[in-house]
Amino acid sequence: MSGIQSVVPRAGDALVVVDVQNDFLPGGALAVPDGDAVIPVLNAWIGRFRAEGLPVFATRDWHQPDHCSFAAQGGPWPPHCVAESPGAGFAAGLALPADAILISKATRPEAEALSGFSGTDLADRLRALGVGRVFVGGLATDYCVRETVLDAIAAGFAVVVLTEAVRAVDVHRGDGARALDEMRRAGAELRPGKP
Ligand code: VGL
Ligand code: ZN
Repeated sequence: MSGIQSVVPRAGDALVVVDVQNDFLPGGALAVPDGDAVIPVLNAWIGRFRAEGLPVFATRDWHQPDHCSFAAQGGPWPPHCVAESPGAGFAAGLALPADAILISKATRPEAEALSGFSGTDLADRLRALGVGRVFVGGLATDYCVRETVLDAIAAGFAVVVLTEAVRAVDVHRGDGARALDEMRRAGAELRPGKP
């Protein structure tokens, strides 16, 4: 780490919390190892964004029971995050503010959407609030966080990835580390630590 101060939120920034849902936590249908470790870190960032009067977004995977990504339909995953089910709920310990902007994705059975930008109005909502840079944390590093970050960059947003607030599935060893490297090479800033 350099001696300069780490990046901190300022006007024009938003926090995007990706898929911190029960099914992605230990014990859930598609558990991310150590996934619950992101919760206290994200809560600290949420507190910081709120204190600065900056917007907080939360994406959620929100599938129909016959979603194409589920094994019964030939997809790679067990059923998870079925809309309105307990597994699709946000983690109980996640301190989302009452005015957090919720973005539901992958709501159509025939379309997978790992990115929070895919088939949603996330980009429009961010621009409407004058957001030019997003801080991203959540689950999982090698799937929905990666896709969301790469899409944010493609849509013209600057991106800060909160590396202490993400965890990987690591289906293949090193997937999470490779995903972080890919995001960095695409232009994202990797930001360790807490606010
Ligand atoms: C996710 C796999 C399938 C994620 C969602 O949120 O990372 N991964 N659906
Ligand atoms: Zn999913």
